[in-house]
Amino acid sequence: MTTGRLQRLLGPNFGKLCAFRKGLIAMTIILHHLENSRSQRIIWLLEELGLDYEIKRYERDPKTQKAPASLKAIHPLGKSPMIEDDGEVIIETAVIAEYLVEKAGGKLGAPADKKGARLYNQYLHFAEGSMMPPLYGLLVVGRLGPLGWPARKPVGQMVTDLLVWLESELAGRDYFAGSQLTAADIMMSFPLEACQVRAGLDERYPNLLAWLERIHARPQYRTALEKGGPYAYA
Ligand SMILES: N[C@@H](CCC(=O)N[C@@H](CS)C(=O)NCC(=O)O)C(=O)O
Repeated sequence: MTTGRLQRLLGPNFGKLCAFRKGLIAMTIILHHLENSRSQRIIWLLEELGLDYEIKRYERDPKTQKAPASLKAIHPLGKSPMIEDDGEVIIETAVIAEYLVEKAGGKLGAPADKKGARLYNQYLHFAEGSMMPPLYGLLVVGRLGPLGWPARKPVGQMVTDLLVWLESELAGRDYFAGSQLTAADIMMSFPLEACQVRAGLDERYPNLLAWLERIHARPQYRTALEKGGPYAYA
């Protein structure tokens, strides 16, 4: 049926239908997801939270591994993840995570106790703020070939120091902010998965490996993997 015919048929109710439809469309979160990236965490979080969402997938340039220019049409930085919701574009994984947790009424948010709440905040930001810089450093050093050799050991040591500390952190609890999974664990998943694949997270770190097994066994994690497409870290 054409729009004009529908408009004639519904008369004054046509406007109400349009507003209702607009509301429905605005309710769906759009995730701009770059394959094989830290954006995978947001799919997992959305699955855990049970929010309504749609994924727009982008492929990396096979040569440079960069995101396609089309991501820049959404936000000038062209980085993933980004979400669109209620007419707004939101960037930065941890900010997106906090936004979604709030939208879901606090599910997977900070634990009620003071220490849990502090740990939650700490790990929500530790993932991008402390883990990713040396991991990215290792990647760059690797790509430099012989030129990067002098930096390999010191940068590698930075990652090892983080892993040793994180291993001790999980000595007395199952998750980063306490006994339950929170969005902070979801944030920590990408850097620790990357460490397992290419930065020495092995049997020397049994608590971290047990944590990885625990999160990978979750049905929501598995569904997110199916929906996200290529992901080389799980
Ligand atoms: N700290 C930002 C980092 C965003 C970021 O660098 N995303 C990567 C995905 S792993 C990206 O889009 N890279 C593609 C490119 O730089 O072209 C966040 O957590 O959202």
